[in-house]
Parts: sequence; C-alpha cells; structure tokens
Amino acid sequence: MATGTARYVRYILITFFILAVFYFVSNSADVTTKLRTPIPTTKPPTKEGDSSAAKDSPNLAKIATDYDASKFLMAMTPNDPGWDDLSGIKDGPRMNATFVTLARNSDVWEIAKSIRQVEDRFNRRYNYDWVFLNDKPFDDTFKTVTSSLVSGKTHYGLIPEEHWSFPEWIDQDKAKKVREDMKEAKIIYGDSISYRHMCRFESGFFFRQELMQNYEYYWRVEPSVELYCDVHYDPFRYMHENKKKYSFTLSLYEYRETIPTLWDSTKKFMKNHPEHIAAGNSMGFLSDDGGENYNLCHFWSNFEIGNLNWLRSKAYIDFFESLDQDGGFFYERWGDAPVHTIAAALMLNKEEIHFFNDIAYFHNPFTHCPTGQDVRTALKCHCNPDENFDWKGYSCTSKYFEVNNMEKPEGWDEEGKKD
Ligand SMILES: Nc1nc2c(ncn2[C@@H]2O[C@H](COP(=O)(O)OP(=O)(O)OP(=O)(O)O)[C@@H](O)[C@H]2O)c(=O)[nH]1
Ligand SMILES: [Mg+2]
Repeated sequence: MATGTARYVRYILITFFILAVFYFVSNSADVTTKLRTPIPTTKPPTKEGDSSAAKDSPNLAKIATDYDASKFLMAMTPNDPGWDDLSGIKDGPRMNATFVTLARNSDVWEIAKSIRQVEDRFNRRYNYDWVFLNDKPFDDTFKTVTSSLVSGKTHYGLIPEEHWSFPEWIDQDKAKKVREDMKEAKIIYGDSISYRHMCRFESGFFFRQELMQNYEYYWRVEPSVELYCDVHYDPFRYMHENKKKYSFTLSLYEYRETIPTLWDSTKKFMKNHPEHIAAGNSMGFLSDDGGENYNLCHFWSNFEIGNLNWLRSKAYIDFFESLDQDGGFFYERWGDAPVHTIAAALMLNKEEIHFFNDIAYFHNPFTHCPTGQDVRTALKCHCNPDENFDWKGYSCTSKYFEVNNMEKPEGWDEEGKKD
C-alpha cells in the first residue's frame, strides 16, 4: 500500500515536472518573439530615376485636397488644441508635396545633416517624400545614406543634358570672356560654369523634371542648412489652404555685378507680356522708383516652399524663356533667387507670397531666428535672436512688411538689430 502511494506521488511529481518544463519552454519562446523588433531594411533603388520606398512608411493614402479642414484642425499657435501633440505620425490630410534637393554625390554628408534636422523638427510626423536631383548619376552611398534618413519615400533623378548645358544660341567665346573678367573682378562663383548651369536649372527646369510632375508643392532643401525650431503644423497645408504660391524666410540685396542687365530683360518681358503681370503685384518690393530700376531685393531661394503648378504655368515659363533667350545666365551670372523673386513679385498677387516667421532657418552666412521670445520658447528654438538677419540693414524683409502694410512681429525693434 505504502509502495502504491509512493508510486502515485511519483507519477504526480513527474506530471508536474513535465507541465512545468512545457510551460517554461512555450513562454520563453513567446518572450523571444516579442523582443524581436523588426528592423526596417533600407535598400537603395537600383536605377536612376527609380523610386525607393526606403522603408515601410505608413499608409499615407490620405493625400486629398477635398478634405474637411474643420475636421482636422491645424494648431497654429500654442493656444490651439493639439499644439503639444508632437509625438507619433500626425493624423489628417497630406498635401501632394515633396522635399526637393539638387546635390552632387560629394554633398552627401552635408545634405545628411540638413535632412536630419528637417526630419527631427518636422517630417518624422508627416513623412513627406524627398526628390533628389543630380546632373550625374547618384552613387550607392548617397542613396543609402539619404534613404535611411528620410521618413517618406525617396526618389533619385538624373537631369537630362538639355537642362544642364549651354543653349545653342550662346556665344561660347563671349561667355568665356565674361568668366575670365569676373574671375579677375573676384566675383563669387564668377568663373564657374557649373554654378551657372545650377542657377539656370533652378530657374527653369527643376519643376519640370519627370519626378516632380507627380507633385503640386515643393520645399527646397540645400546641404548644410539648419532648422532651429519645431515646425508644429504642416506648411504645405498652410500654403494650400491660404492659396499661397511662394514663400520665404530670408531676403537680401543681390550683388549688382552678377545681374547688370536682368532688369532690362525683365522690362522687355513686361512690355511683351502685359497679360502676365498681376494687378495686385509687389512691384514696390523690387523697385523704389515705380519700376524704372531694380533695387536688388530678393527672397533667398535656398529655402523655398512653393507651388509647382505656378512654376509650370505659361506665365512663368514665358518669363524664363524670355530671360534664357537674352543669355544672362551665361553672359552675366544671374542667380535663381532674383529670377524666382522677380517672377513672384510681378506675376503673383501680393497675398500669394508668404513670409514664414515661425520656420527658423540658417544657410551660411544668414540666420532667420523668429522674432518674439514667446514664439521662440513655444517652438523650442535653439537659435540666437541676436543673429536674426530680418531687421538688419542688408535685409529686405522690412521692405516686404511695408509693401504689404503688415505689422512687424512684436519685439522686432529690440531684437536682432545688433551687428
Ligand atoms: N548636382 C549638382 N548640384 C549642384 C552643383 N552645384 C551646386 N549644386 C547644388 O545646388 C545647390 C546650390 O549650390 P550651392 O553651392 O549651395 O550654391 P549657393 O547656395 O549659392 O552657395 P553656397 O554659399 O556655397 O551654399 C546646392 O543644393 C548644391 O548642392 C553641381 O554642379 N551639380
Ligand atoms: Mg547653398
């Protein structure tokens, strides 16, 4: 009997032991599975012009212009509901928009810094795409590094030769002589051929690249730029809902020696195409004598958020082609900044141009640090307000405010005037 009881006890213990082992094994397998977080793969695309879904970005099939804006309120000030909601992917509509960067392979580490700031301050919550353009094929390093940093999809485009070369009507000897003279005169980039192709490309072709045809809005980002404050709302959506076509953060005076005849060409265009000049234009921003002379004011185009359909319009293309025929991209050194600015100021209504005070920006050597301590605190800015260029003598932003009868942001007269 005693032996029988001992056998039963043994059976029960063995059963418990087997159950315990089974329980332990099955649970530890579960723990292992739970700890195995999927790591997104980042494969660069193989062909130039291909698109790469850098990682499984969330489904943003919400691109819609027919959304009900009142259902997705945009927090524009710290008092608006949702202002502090900076975590996770933002709910709500997305515009048909992309970042765009023209760059060389050698710019990879400088553009990496710019991307990282744009992502940290804004795009990690919105996951907009990024288009990279180059006159030479992008290499694998460039593609791998950039696509690992961008939260949206990345696309890499090779610029067709006709958009990055001398038009056949350009007299090569004359153009060469100009470069030699400008070198002698120590004009910045005065002897560079590639800089001239770059300026002509940014003036007339970036928005017509095949990859750009898919989008309506763009945000231009250059290597080595900085974003100093959080961007709480979607600037693309702001542009769309407020019917803005062009925007800027910094403005200044152009070097006169780089554009001696740009205004003559502009006046010729205005005479030939009065139909393209907007009734409510911003001539006062460009000229202090009613249009006779150009005062050299321009929006600094290394930062731009704009509407691509406007750049692709007949008005803008007529303007670019007229300038291109005159040859100043090569016989002088016309920059895309004065070209975009003159076009926007003459062919858009004043209300269609926007100054983003709340997007803090740096491109060597100028800083736009938002005016107003409250704004800077609310946006967690890390720029020094003394370095804000807006109200200094060489900036045209005061003129922009005057032309638009706008009140300057509170604090403008105490801040940023120190040199
Ligand atoms: N693919 C390509 N991109 C270029 C070339 N030259 C300039 N870029 C790009 O065009 C943009 C403007 O060129 P930058 O050299 O920054 O000109 P900048 O802003 O007037 O002058 P910096 O003070 O040097 O920044 C940048 O995004 C450059 O990466 C070129 O020859 N090929
Ligand atoms: Mg630059």
